[in-house]
Amino acid sequence: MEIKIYQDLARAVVEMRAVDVARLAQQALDEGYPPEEAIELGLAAGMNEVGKRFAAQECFVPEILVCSRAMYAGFNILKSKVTEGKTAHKGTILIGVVEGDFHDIGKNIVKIMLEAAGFRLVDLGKNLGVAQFLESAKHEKPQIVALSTLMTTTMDSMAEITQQLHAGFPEIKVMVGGAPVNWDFARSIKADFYGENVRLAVQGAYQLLGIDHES
Ligand code: B12
Repeated sequence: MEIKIYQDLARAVVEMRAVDVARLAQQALDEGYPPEEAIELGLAAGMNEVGKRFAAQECFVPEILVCSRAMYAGFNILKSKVTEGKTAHKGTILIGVVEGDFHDIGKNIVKIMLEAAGFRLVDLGKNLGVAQFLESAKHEKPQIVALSTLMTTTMDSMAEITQQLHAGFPEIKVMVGGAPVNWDFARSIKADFYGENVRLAVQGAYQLLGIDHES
């Protein structure tokens, strides 16, 4: 279903209109649209369109940075509403972007949606190596580690982190995602789950912990 306010949000991200993105995000909340949907179908959809334009060389890194800033102008308004009143109780998830990669928009969106689904999220940030994941796994005792990468050049880093986590913490499930990743790659590195988008990330977390979706 195409909803106008989500389309407007996506277009404002693509057109780098941060003030409009913020205004539309607030309007979506005021009019009772679910913030999760506004993030996924508005803001993330806008960034995906930016990605397509970048691939087609219709825009370049400086423009992408401005689009990202516009995206965050809306994200910062919507995200507090997504997690409002949520008490984490379903489990702990460690999330981070693997070494060599600084793209963190997708990771930040996945994080908020997992929090909204009732998990406690420990966000390690970006450009993280094996040692940082192992150290945090030891202290935070997560049930799941969620790894994100947007670059083909950092997929080896994802494989290495997954392997070391499994070796050191066999009880922890590893979930992977990001544009260059797919199920074949996930299986090849023995990750426990691959999610193409936020919806699947949430589904995956439930599935890995054997939790009924409605509980
Ligand atoms: C935005 C962007 C940037 C921004 C990043 C801002 C930021 N803070 O993240 C800036 C401008 C800084 C940037 C820089 C660079 N970028 Co860039 N960038 C992009 C772009 C256009 C969009 C990425 C994005 O935000 N998408 C929107 C979000 C919502 O989608 P997403 O990240 O895929 O996340 C979704 C899913 O994948 C999934 N998901 C994500 N993580 C996880 C994790 C789990 C566990 C699960 C289950 C699911 C999941 O759920 C998310 C929500 O639905 C992509 C193009 C593309 N097609 O992806 C290029 C792209 C990723 N960049 C690329 C490159 C090359 C670079 C640079 C090296 C460019 C340069 N020459 O300087 C640099 C440096 C990067 C580095 N070392 O990290 C290439 C990578 C090519 C490759 N080898 O794979 C791409 C693919 C562009 C291209 N076609 O060439 N970039």
